[in-house]
Amino acid sequence: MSQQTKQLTLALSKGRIFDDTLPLLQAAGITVTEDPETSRKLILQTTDAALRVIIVRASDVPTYVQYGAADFGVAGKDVLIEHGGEGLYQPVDLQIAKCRMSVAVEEGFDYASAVRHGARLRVATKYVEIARRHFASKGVHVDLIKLYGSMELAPLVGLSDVIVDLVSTGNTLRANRLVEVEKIMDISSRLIVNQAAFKLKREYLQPILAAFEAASLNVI
Ligand code: PRT
Ligand code: MG
Repeated sequence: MSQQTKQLTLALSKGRIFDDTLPLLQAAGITVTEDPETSRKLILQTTDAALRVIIVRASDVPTYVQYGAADFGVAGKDVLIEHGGEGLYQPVDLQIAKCRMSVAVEEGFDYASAVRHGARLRVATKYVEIARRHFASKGVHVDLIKLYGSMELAPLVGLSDVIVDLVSTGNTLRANRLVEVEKIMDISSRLIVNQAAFKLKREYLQPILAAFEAASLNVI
């Protein structure tokens, strides 16, 4: 936990989560006074002297919050499932950074019969926990191949039969002649709070959490 009980640290990732969280902070009367894209700083001050923002990798947000290096943060449901959610409260679905987790294959690949015939399916993904649970629930045997990026390439070069990836507009899949064949789940980002901070810093966190929750209800 941050040493001072009056100081709050919010963990965000650069890009869509930072951008979509700014209006929520605004609703709490808070403005971030530096732009992470141009300043390169990893600790950003805000107009609220008691609140600072730290910029970390999207998949590292739950880890910073779990260990109390940040009191709260914003992370995608995808990231939270892969992390496991240990040590975290997840009080609010903020309804931001929305997309879906899907199975995609190369154009012409017969997914339905591949699944039906009970052969092992080779699945390339960054989201191994989500993929593992999904195919287990369907009774499909899979070989999971963990990747860290550019999953779209895997079926095109024979690394895997299918990929499990996030889809928003579908443009990335189309550009690579891939087809979405099954939606696994809808994804949005949640507010996450360190469990100890939730109790010890309640007085300071509560107004911000309430403003975030009210603002996210307006987004739906
Ligand atoms: O980029 P980095 O490796 O640091 O981490 P990250 O990709 O996890 O972070 P970031 O900032 O890209 O995404 C943060 C969160 O935003 C994710 O955890 C999701 O919950 C959410 N989100 C919403 C998305 C998308 N939409 C999205 N479209 N995350 C990634 N994408 C990617 C997707 O992986 C694919 O490569 O965009 C591509 C598909 O987009 P379309 O529009 O072409 O379909
Ligand atoms: Mg990304």
